[in-house]
Amino acid sequence: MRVKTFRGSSTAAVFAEIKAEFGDDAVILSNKTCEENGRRIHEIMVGVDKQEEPVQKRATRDAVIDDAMNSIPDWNQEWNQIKGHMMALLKPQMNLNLLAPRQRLALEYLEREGVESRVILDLFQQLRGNKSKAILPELEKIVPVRPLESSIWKEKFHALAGPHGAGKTSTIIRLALKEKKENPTARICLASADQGQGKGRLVLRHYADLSGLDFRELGTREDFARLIGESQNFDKVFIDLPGLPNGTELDGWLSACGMNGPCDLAVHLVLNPYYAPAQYCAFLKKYSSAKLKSLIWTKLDEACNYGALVNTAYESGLPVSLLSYGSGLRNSMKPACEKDFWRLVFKHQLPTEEKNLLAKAV
Ligand SMILES: Nc1nc2c(ncn2[C@@H]2O[C@H](COP(=O)(O)OP(=O)(O)OP(=O)(O)O)[C@@H](O)[C@H]2O)c(=O)[nH]1
Ligand SMILES: [Mg+2]
Repeated sequence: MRVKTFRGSSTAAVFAEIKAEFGDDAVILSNKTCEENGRRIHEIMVGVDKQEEPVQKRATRDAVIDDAMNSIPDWNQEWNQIKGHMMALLKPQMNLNLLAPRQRLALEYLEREGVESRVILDLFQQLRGNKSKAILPELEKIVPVRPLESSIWKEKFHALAGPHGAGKTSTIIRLALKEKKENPTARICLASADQGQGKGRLVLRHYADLSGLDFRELGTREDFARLIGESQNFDKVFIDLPGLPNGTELDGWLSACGMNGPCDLAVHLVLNPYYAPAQYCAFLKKYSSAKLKSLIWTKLDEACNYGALVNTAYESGLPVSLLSYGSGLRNSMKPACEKDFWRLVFKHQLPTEEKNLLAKAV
Protein backbone atom coordinates (compact mmCIF):
# COMPACT_ATOMS: atom_id res chain seq x y z
CA MET A 1 0.00 0.00 0.00
CA ARG A 2 1.16 3.52 -0.83
CA VAL A 3 0.71 6.08 2.00
CA LYS A 4 0.51 9.81 1.47
CA THR A 5 -0.25 12.77 3.73
CA PHE A 6 -2.26 15.75 2.45
CA ARG A 7 -2.43 19.10 4.30
CA GLY A 8 -4.57 22.18 3.79
CA SER A 9 -6.44 25.02 5.43
CA SER A 10 -9.82 23.21 5.40
CA THR A 11 -10.89 19.56 5.47
CA ALA A 12 -12.93 20.17 2.29
CA ALA A 13 -9.88 21.47 0.43
CA VAL A 14 -7.77 18.50 1.53
CA PHE A 15 -10.48 16.00 0.52
CA ALA A 16 -10.76 17.67 -2.88
CA GLU A 17 -7.03 17.24 -3.39
CA ILE A 18 -7.18 13.56 -2.37
CA LYS A 19 -10.08 12.93 -4.71
CA ALA A 20 -8.30 14.63 -7.59
CA GLU A 21 -5.26 12.40 -7.15
CA PHE A 22 -6.72 9.03 -6.15
CA GLY A 23 -10.44 9.25 -6.97
CA ASP A 24 -12.42 6.98 -4.66
CA ASP A 25 -9.56 4.54 -4.11
CA ALA A 26 -7.99 6.25 -1.08
CA VAL A 27 -8.55 4.85 2.43
CA ILE A 28 -8.39 7.41 5.26
CA LEU A 29 -5.76 6.31 7.77
CA SER A 30 -5.80 9.38 10.01
CA ASN A 31 -7.45 12.78 10.17
CA LYS A 32 -6.18 15.48 12.50
CA THR A 33 -6.10 19.21 12.97
CA CYS A 34 -3.11 21.04 14.37
CA GLU A 35 -1.84 24.62 14.89
CA GLU A 36 1.16 25.88 12.97
CA ASN A 37 2.36 29.47 13.41
CA GLY A 38 -1.08 30.42 14.67
CA ARG A 39 -2.86 28.82 11.67
CA ARG A 40 -5.16 25.77 11.76
CA ILE A 41 -3.88 23.01 9.50
CA HIS A 42 -5.93 19.94 8.54
CA GLU A 43 -3.80 16.89 7.92
CA ILE A 44 -5.24 13.72 6.39
CA MET A 45 -3.20 10.59 5.83
CA VAL A 46 -4.50 8.19 3.17
CA GLY A 47 -3.43 4.83 1.91
CA VAL A 48 -3.95 3.52 -1.64
CA ASP A 49 -3.49 0.02 -2.94
CA LYS A 50 -0.85 -0.05 -5.72
CA GLN A 51 -2.63 1.76 -8.53
CA GLU A 52 -3.97 -0.22 -11.44
CA GLU A 53 -3.23 1.01 -14.93
CA PRO A 54 -6.13 2.85 -16.55
CA VAL A 55 -8.26 0.41 -18.56
CA GLN A 56 -7.31 1.76 -21.97
CA LYS A 57 -3.62 1.31 -21.16
CA ARG A 58 -3.99 -2.29 -20.01
CA ALA A 59 -1.73 -4.32 -22.18
CA THR A 60 -3.25 -6.59 -24.71
CA ARG A 61 -0.45 -7.98 -26.85
CA ASP A 62 -1.60 -5.95 -29.84
CA ALA A 63 -1.77 -2.75 -27.79
CA VAL A 64 1.78 -3.27 -26.55
CA ILE A 65 3.04 -3.82 -30.09
CA ASP A 66 1.10 -0.83 -31.40
CA ASP A 67 2.50 1.32 -28.62
CA ALA A 68 6.03 0.17 -29.30
CA MET A 69 5.65 0.77 -33.02
CA ASN A 70 4.23 4.23 -32.46
CA SER A 71 7.10 5.26 -30.27
CA ILE A 72 9.85 3.98 -32.55
CA PRO A 73 10.78 7.37 -34.03
CA ASP A 74 11.36 8.88 -30.55
CA TRP A 75 13.13 5.80 -29.40
CA ASN A 76 15.29 5.79 -32.49
CA GLN A 77 16.24 9.41 -32.03
CA GLU A 78 17.08 8.80 -28.40
CA TRP A 79 19.18 5.78 -29.32
CA ASN A 80 21.06 7.79 -31.93
CA GLN A 81 21.84 10.41 -29.31
CA ILE A 82 23.01 7.74 -26.87
CA LYS A 83 25.14 6.21 -29.62
CA GLY A 84 26.67 9.62 -30.30
CA HIS A 85 27.54 10.12 -26.62
CA MET A 86 28.95 6.62 -26.34
CA MET A 87 31.16 7.25 -29.34
CA ALA A 88 32.41 10.51 -27.82
CA LEU A 89 33.28 8.62 -24.61
CA LEU A 90 34.85 5.63 -26.30
CA LYS A 91 36.88 7.45 -28.89
CA PRO A 92 39.51 8.90 -26.52
CA GLN A 93 40.05 5.32 -25.31
CA MET A 94 40.79 4.21 -28.83
CA ASN A 95 44.51 4.20 -28.23
CA LEU A 96 45.96 3.95 -31.70
CA ASN A 97 49.36 3.11 -30.20
CA LEU A 98 48.01 -0.38 -29.57
CA LEU A 99 48.07 -0.88 -33.33
CA ALA A 100 50.93 -1.53 -35.72
CA PRO A 101 51.87 1.58 -37.76
CA ARG A 102 50.29 0.06 -40.89
CA GLN A 103 47.03 -0.65 -39.12
CA ARG A 104 47.00 2.85 -37.65
CA LEU A 105 47.63 4.52 -40.99
CA ALA A 106 44.81 2.55 -42.55
CA LEU A 107 42.35 3.62 -39.84
CA GLU A 108 43.44 7.25 -40.07
CA TYR A 109 43.04 7.11 -43.83
CA LEU A 110 39.55 5.65 -43.59
CA GLU A 111 38.56 8.34 -41.12
CA ARG A 112 39.70 11.04 -43.54
CA GLU A 113 37.69 9.31 -46.28
CA GLY A 114 34.53 9.87 -44.25
CA VAL A 115 34.21 6.41 -42.69
CA GLU A 116 32.14 6.92 -39.54
CA SER A 117 33.49 6.60 -35.99
CA ARG A 118 31.47 3.52 -35.14
CA VAL A 119 32.94 1.63 -38.11
CA ILE A 120 36.47 2.78 -37.21
CA LEU A 121 35.90 1.74 -33.59
CA ASP A 122 34.66 -1.66 -34.69
CA LEU A 123 37.76 -2.13 -36.84
CA PHE A 124 39.98 -0.97 -33.96
CA GLN A 125 38.43 -3.63 -31.69
CA GLN A 126 39.17 -6.30 -34.28
CA LEU A 127 42.78 -5.21 -34.76
CA ARG A 128 43.93 -4.29 -31.24
CA GLY A 129 46.26 -6.70 -29.58
CA ASN A 130 47.34 -8.33 -32.84
CA LYS A 131 49.81 -6.15 -34.67
CA SER A 132 50.25 -8.62 -37.48
CA LYS A 133 46.54 -8.75 -38.34
CA ALA A 134 45.77 -7.34 -41.78
CA ILE A 135 42.97 -4.80 -42.05
CA LEU A 136 41.61 -5.87 -45.44
CA PRO A 137 39.99 -9.15 -44.32
CA GLU A 138 38.27 -7.19 -41.53
CA LEU A 139 37.03 -4.61 -44.02
CA GLU A 140 35.82 -7.34 -46.33
CA LYS A 141 33.65 -8.65 -43.52
CA ILE A 142 32.08 -5.20 -43.19
CA VAL A 143 31.54 -4.71 -46.92
CA PRO A 144 30.37 -7.91 -48.57
CA VAL A 145 30.61 -7.91 -52.34
CA ARG A 146 28.36 -9.92 -54.66
CA PRO A 147 28.95 -9.14 -58.34
CA LEU A 148 25.76 -8.63 -60.31
CA GLU A 149 26.34 -11.47 -62.80
CA SER A 150 23.76 -13.96 -64.04
CA SER A 151 25.84 -16.88 -62.79
CA ILE A 152 25.62 -15.52 -59.22
CA TRP A 153 22.21 -13.85 -59.14
CA LYS A 154 19.64 -16.43 -60.20
CA GLU A 155 16.56 -14.23 -59.76
CA LYS A 156 14.54 -13.59 -62.92
CA PHE A 157 13.26 -10.14 -61.91
CA HIS A 158 15.74 -7.43 -61.06
CA ALA A 159 14.30 -4.05 -60.07
CA LEU A 160 16.38 -0.93 -59.55
CA ALA A 161 15.14 1.47 -56.90
CA GLY A 162 16.62 4.65 -55.50
CA PRO A 163 16.37 8.40 -55.26
CA HIS A 164 15.54 10.58 -58.28
CA GLY A 165 18.39 10.93 -60.72
CA ALA A 166 20.58 8.31 -59.01
CA GLY A 167 21.19 6.49 -62.29
CA LYS A 168 18.53 3.75 -62.27
CA THR A 169 17.46 3.94 -65.92
CA SER A 170 21.03 4.24 -67.26
CA THR A 171 22.11 1.27 -65.16
CA ILE A 172 19.20 -0.87 -66.40
CA ILE A 173 20.17 -0.13 -70.01
CA ARG A 174 23.82 -0.97 -69.29
CA LEU A 175 22.80 -4.20 -67.54
CA ALA A 176 20.53 -5.27 -70.38
CA LEU A 177 23.16 -4.50 -73.04
CA LYS A 178 25.79 -6.40 -71.09
CA GLU A 179 23.48 -9.39 -70.65
CA LYS A 180 22.63 -9.37 -74.37
CA LYS A 181 26.31 -9.15 -75.33
CA GLU A 182 27.32 -12.03 -73.07
CA ASN A 183 24.35 -14.18 -73.99
CA PRO A 184 22.89 -13.15 -77.39
CA THR A 185 20.07 -15.69 -77.20
CA ALA A 186 18.86 -14.51 -73.78
CA ARG A 187 15.22 -13.38 -73.76
CA ILE A 188 15.40 -10.05 -71.97
CA CYS A 189 12.55 -7.77 -71.03
CA LEU A 190 12.87 -4.15 -69.96
CA ALA A 191 9.95 -2.90 -67.90
CA SER A 192 9.31 0.65 -66.79
CA ALA A 193 7.25 1.34 -63.70
CA ASP A 194 8.26 4.99 -63.90
CA GLN A 195 5.07 6.70 -64.95
CA GLY A 196 6.34 10.17 -64.06
CA GLN A 197 6.93 13.10 -66.36
CA GLY A 198 10.63 12.25 -66.84
CA LYS A 199 11.82 10.76 -70.10
CA GLY A 200 13.22 7.58 -68.50
CA ARG A 201 10.34 5.48 -69.82
CA LEU A 202 10.85 6.69 -73.40
CA VAL A 203 14.61 6.19 -73.19
CA LEU A 204 14.12 2.64 -71.95
CA ARG A 205 11.63 1.87 -74.71
CA HIS A 206 14.00 3.37 -77.27
CA TYR A 207 16.91 1.15 -76.17
CA ALA A 208 14.65 -1.89 -76.03
CA ASP A 209 13.55 -1.22 -79.65
CA LEU A 210 17.13 -0.58 -80.80
CA SER A 211 18.47 -3.76 -79.21
CA GLY A 212 15.54 -6.03 -80.05
CA LEU A 213 14.49 -6.46 -76.41
CA ASP A 214 10.94 -6.77 -75.13
CA PHE A 215 9.48 -3.76 -73.37
CA ARG A 216 6.57 -3.46 -70.92
CA GLU A 217 4.97 -0.52 -69.19
CA LEU A 218 3.89 -1.07 -65.61
CA GLY A 219 1.24 1.43 -64.55
CA THR A 220 -1.13 -0.66 -62.49
CA ARG A 221 -1.18 -3.73 -60.25
CA GLU A 222 -2.71 -5.64 -63.18
CA ASP A 223 0.30 -4.74 -65.37
CA PHE A 224 2.62 -6.27 -62.74
CA ALA A 225 0.42 -9.37 -62.49
CA ARG A 226 0.47 -9.73 -66.30
CA LEU A 227 4.28 -9.46 -66.36
CA ILE A 228 4.60 -12.14 -63.68
CA GLY A 229 2.14 -14.27 -65.64
CA GLU A 230 4.22 -14.14 -68.80
CA SER A 231 7.57 -14.46 -67.06
CA GLN A 232 8.18 -17.93 -68.53
CA ASN A 233 8.78 -16.10 -71.85
CA PHE A 234 11.81 -14.28 -70.44
CA ASP A 235 15.16 -15.25 -68.97
CA LYS A 236 15.67 -11.88 -67.32
CA VAL A 237 13.36 -8.96 -66.56
CA PHE A 238 14.85 -5.62 -65.55
CA ILE A 239 12.38 -3.26 -63.91
CA ASP A 240 12.96 0.48 -63.66
CA LEU A 241 11.25 1.71 -60.50
CA PRO A 242 10.35 5.37 -60.00
CA GLY A 243 12.00 7.54 -57.35
CA LEU A 244 9.46 7.19 -54.54
CA PRO A 245 7.78 10.39 -53.32
CA ASN A 246 7.94 11.62 -49.74
CA GLY A 247 6.02 9.43 -47.33
CA THR A 248 6.12 6.35 -49.59
CA GLU A 249 8.29 3.40 -48.62
CA LEU A 250 9.51 0.65 -50.90
CA ASP A 251 7.93 -2.19 -48.95
CA GLY A 252 4.44 -0.68 -49.09
CA TRP A 253 4.91 0.29 -52.71
CA LEU A 254 5.92 -3.27 -53.68
CA SER A 255 2.94 -4.68 -51.79
CA ALA A 256 0.58 -2.31 -53.58
CA CYS A 257 1.97 -3.59 -56.90
CA GLY A 258 1.68 -7.23 -55.82
CA MET A 259 5.47 -7.68 -55.97
CA ASN A 260 6.10 -8.42 -52.31
CA GLY A 261 4.98 -12.03 -52.50
CA PRO A 262 6.89 -15.12 -53.50
CA CYS A 263 7.85 -13.75 -56.96
CA ASP A 264 11.46 -14.19 -57.94
CA LEU A 265 12.50 -10.57 -57.43
CA ALA A 266 15.71 -8.92 -56.25
CA VAL A 267 15.63 -5.16 -55.73
CA HIS A 268 18.92 -3.25 -55.92
CA LEU A 269 19.25 0.18 -54.35
CA VAL A 270 21.06 2.67 -56.60
CA LEU A 271 22.96 5.36 -54.69
CA ASN A 272 25.55 8.05 -55.38
CA PRO A 273 28.57 8.45 -53.10
CA TYR A 274 28.11 12.10 -52.22
CA TYR A 275 24.85 12.42 -50.32
CA ALA A 276 24.88 13.78 -46.75
CA PRO A 277 25.20 11.09 -44.00
CA ALA A 278 21.64 11.70 -42.77
CA GLN A 279 20.33 11.03 -46.27
CA TYR A 280 21.88 7.56 -46.37
CA CYS A 281 20.06 6.73 -43.12
CA ALA A 282 16.82 8.05 -44.57
CA PHE A 283 17.28 6.09 -47.81
CA LEU A 284 18.06 2.84 -45.98
CA LYS A 285 14.89 3.30 -43.97
CA LYS A 286 12.74 4.25 -46.95
CA TYR A 287 13.99 1.40 -49.14
CA SER A 288 14.21 -1.25 -46.44
CA SER A 289 12.50 -4.44 -47.62
CA ALA A 290 13.01 -8.18 -47.60
CA LYS A 291 13.25 -7.84 -51.40
CA LEU A 292 16.16 -5.40 -51.17
CA LYS A 293 19.24 -7.46 -51.91
CA SER A 294 22.15 -5.23 -52.86
CA LEU A 295 23.60 -1.76 -53.26
CA ILE A 296 24.62 -0.33 -56.62
CA TRP A 297 26.96 2.67 -56.57
CA THR A 298 26.83 5.05 -59.53
CA LYS A 299 28.56 8.36 -60.32
CA LEU A 300 31.73 7.15 -58.64
CA ASP A 301 33.60 9.32 -61.15
CA GLU A 302 32.03 12.44 -59.60
CA ALA A 303 32.99 11.77 -55.97
CA CYS A 304 36.11 12.89 -54.12
CA ASN A 305 36.00 10.20 -51.44
CA TYR A 306 34.28 6.89 -50.82
CA GLY A 307 33.70 6.55 -47.08
CA ALA A 308 29.94 6.49 -47.69
CA LEU A 309 30.25 3.15 -49.47
CA VAL A 310 31.77 1.58 -46.36
CA ASN A 311 29.31 3.25 -43.97
CA THR A 312 26.26 2.20 -45.95
CA ALA A 313 27.38 -1.42 -46.23
CA TYR A 314 28.10 -1.44 -42.48
CA GLU A 315 24.71 0.05 -41.68
CA SER A 316 22.64 -2.12 -44.04
CA GLY A 317 24.58 -5.38 -44.14
CA LEU A 318 23.81 -5.47 -47.88
CA PRO A 319 26.42 -6.52 -50.42
CA VAL A 320 27.68 -4.16 -53.10
CA SER A 321 26.81 -5.60 -56.51
CA LEU A 322 27.71 -3.04 -59.15
CA LEU A 323 29.99 -0.04 -59.64
CA SER A 324 29.29 2.64 -62.24
CA TYR A 325 31.71 5.44 -63.06
CA GLY A 326 30.72 7.35 -66.18
CA SER A 327 27.71 8.95 -67.82
CA GLY A 328 28.07 7.02 -71.08
CA LEU A 329 26.55 3.61 -71.62
CA ARG A 330 29.80 1.91 -72.61
CA ASN A 331 32.78 1.13 -70.38
CA SER A 332 31.12 2.85 -67.47
CA MET A 333 30.00 -0.05 -65.27
CA LYS A 334 31.45 -3.20 -63.77
CA PRO A 335 30.03 -5.87 -61.47
CA ALA A 336 31.62 -5.18 -58.10
CA CYS A 337 34.59 -7.22 -56.94
CA GLU A 338 36.67 -6.87 -53.81
CA LYS A 339 39.81 -5.80 -55.62
CA ASP A 340 38.08 -2.96 -57.49
CA PHE A 341 36.15 -1.88 -54.43
CA TRP A 342 39.15 -1.46 -52.16
CA ARG A 343 41.27 0.13 -54.89
CA LEU A 344 38.51 2.67 -55.23
CA VAL A 345 38.44 3.37 -51.50
CA PHE A 346 42.18 3.33 -50.83
CA LYS A 347 43.59 4.61 -54.13
CA HIS A 348 40.66 6.46 -55.68
CA GLN A 349 41.20 4.28 -58.70
CA LEU A 350 38.07 3.76 -60.77
CA PRO A 351 37.56 0.21 -62.03
CA THR A 352 38.36 1.30 -65.61
CA GLU A 353 41.70 2.82 -64.84
CA GLU A 354 43.56 -0.44 -64.66
CA LYS A 355 42.44 -1.30 -68.19
CA ASN A 356 43.33 2.18 -69.46
CA LEU A 357 46.76 2.06 -67.85
CA LEU A 358 47.32 -1.32 -69.42
CA ALA A 359 46.22 0.00 -72.82
CA LYS A 360 48.59 2.95 -72.49
CA ALA A 361 51.47 0.70 -71.53
CA VAL A 362 51.04 -1.54 -74.58
N1 LIG B 1 29.01 10.82 -64.20
C1 LIG B 1 28.10 9.85 -64.17
N2 LIG B 1 26.85 10.07 -64.56
C2 LIG B 1 25.97 9.05 -64.51
C3 LIG B 1 26.32 7.77 -64.03
N3 LIG B 1 25.21 6.98 -64.10
C4 LIG B 1 24.22 7.75 -64.58
N4 LIG B 1 24.68 9.00 -64.83
C5 LIG B 1 23.92 10.16 -65.35
O1 LIG B 1 23.00 10.55 -64.34
C6 LIG B 1 21.86 11.14 -64.95
C7 LIG B 1 20.61 10.51 -64.37
O2 LIG B 1 20.58 9.14 -64.74
P1 LIG B 1 19.24 8.30 -64.87
O3 LIG B 1 19.64 6.94 -65.25
O4 LIG B 1 18.26 9.02 -65.71
O5 LIG B 1 18.78 8.35 -63.36
P2 LIG B 1 17.39 7.82 -62.77
O6 LIG B 1 17.71 7.31 -61.42
O7 LIG B 1 16.76 6.89 -63.72
O8 LIG B 1 16.59 9.17 -62.67
P3 LIG B 1 14.98 9.35 -62.48
O9 LIG B 1 14.32 8.38 -63.39
O10 LIG B 1 14.77 10.77 -62.88
O11 LIG B 1 14.71 9.12 -61.04
C8 LIG B 1 22.00 10.89 -66.46
O12 LIG B 1 22.45 12.07 -67.04
C9 LIG B 1 23.07 9.81 -66.54
O13 LIG B 1 23.83 9.91 -67.73
C10 LIG B 1 27.66 7.56 -63.62
O14 LIG B 1 28.06 6.48 -63.18
N5 LIG B 1 28.50 8.62 -63.71
MG1 LIG C 1 14.85 6.94 -64.63
